[in-house]
Amino acid sequence: MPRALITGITGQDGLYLSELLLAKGYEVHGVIRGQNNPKRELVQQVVPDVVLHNGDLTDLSSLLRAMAVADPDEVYNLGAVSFVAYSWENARVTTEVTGNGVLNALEAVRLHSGRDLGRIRFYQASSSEMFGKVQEVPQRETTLLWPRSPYGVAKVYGHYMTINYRESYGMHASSGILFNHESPRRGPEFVTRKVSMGVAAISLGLQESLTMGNLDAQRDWGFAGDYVEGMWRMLQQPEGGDYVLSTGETHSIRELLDVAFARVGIDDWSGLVEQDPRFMRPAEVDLLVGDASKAREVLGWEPKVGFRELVEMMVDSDVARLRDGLAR
Ligand code: NDP
Ligand code: GDR
Repeated sequence: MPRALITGITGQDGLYLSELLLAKGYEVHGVIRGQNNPKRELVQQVVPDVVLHNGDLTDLSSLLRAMAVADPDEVYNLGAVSFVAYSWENARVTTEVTGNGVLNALEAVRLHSGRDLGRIRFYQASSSEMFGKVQEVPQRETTLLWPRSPYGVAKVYGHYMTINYRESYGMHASSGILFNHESPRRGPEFVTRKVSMGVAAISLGLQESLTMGNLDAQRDWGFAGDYVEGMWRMLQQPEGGDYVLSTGETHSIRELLDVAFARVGIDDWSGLVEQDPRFMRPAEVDLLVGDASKAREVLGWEPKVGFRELVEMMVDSDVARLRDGLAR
């Protein structure tokens, strides 16, 4: 039975990846931080077979302890401070977790591997935010990086550190440059979920309006369930590598609002959405759209869920959740 260790187990991707690996017959271990993490219960409910280890990406010895017990064949480093807007206010913490945390994860793998440095396969959750002020459209593995936030800068560090460990030690280390991926499990701070929750609440008369930031930014949004499959495929290759995962389509926040409101029968949302500078960023990433040709050709990976289906899935899920709550 292959064994996997996942950091960021309580996050959106951690849950989807756990489900995927368990279905494939893996023994799955997860690193969870904090003495009383409020999401522990959620993990135990969704994926009860996952073995949890206390640990933190800023604490190398805690990662080594988890490695010693799990003795994994594959390590997926999904843990991060992942909210871009927060990263300006907490740049140092973001650097420590999202940046230096990758070094700790790589070191834990290297030290635990002993002499056989190719034994454990490593996945790093890199991001399209590394492209920032984009130097090429669409963006691919070779596009020049130009991050626009402390989060983006920290991810660039983690990306190059992963490549460096591959080149220095011959480790099987891969970097997945993933474009935005969403789901009903997406954190409420991110724009798609903020919109799906807000639209659901407005449609049920529980909320009057939605307060947003920049409506003109464009993103390449896919479904998280499709993207974790791509992560796994990267680690099944004979060698580590860098791969973009994206849909190749881009949509603005306005289009997101169009589809979400239309799903609950509202065609004109202009009076229901306000803009507030509080939600604008010091530097914006205006346009992201990825070219996933390499993943398609080498990994045989393709996203299955399109933009409209994704947004409708999220709105439907939030409407059902709120209705359930009202019925109780
Ligand atoms: P989430 O924000 O949902 O999850 C982040 C996870 O990191 C949580 O489990 C969180 O734990 C954990 N974490 C935070 N700080 C630490 C720490 N100090 N030590 C250990 N774990 C920590 O992110 P996603 O699931 O959406 O994303 C997974 C990864 O992929 C992240 O690295 C993200 O930056 C990256 N990524 C995501 C994309 C997306 O569109 N979703 C696109 C590209 C990259 P806790 O619950 O305790 O806070
Ligand atoms: P992003 O995701 O920054 O792309 O990072 P987010 O959903 O936070 O923002 C997307 C775009 O929407 C605009 N926006 C708003 N965003 C939020 N959160 N709230 C608002 O009210 C709002 N109004 C407009 C933003 O300005 C931005 O342009 C996500 C994270 O998952 C990262 O961890 C990951 O690396 C990248 O995706 C790829």
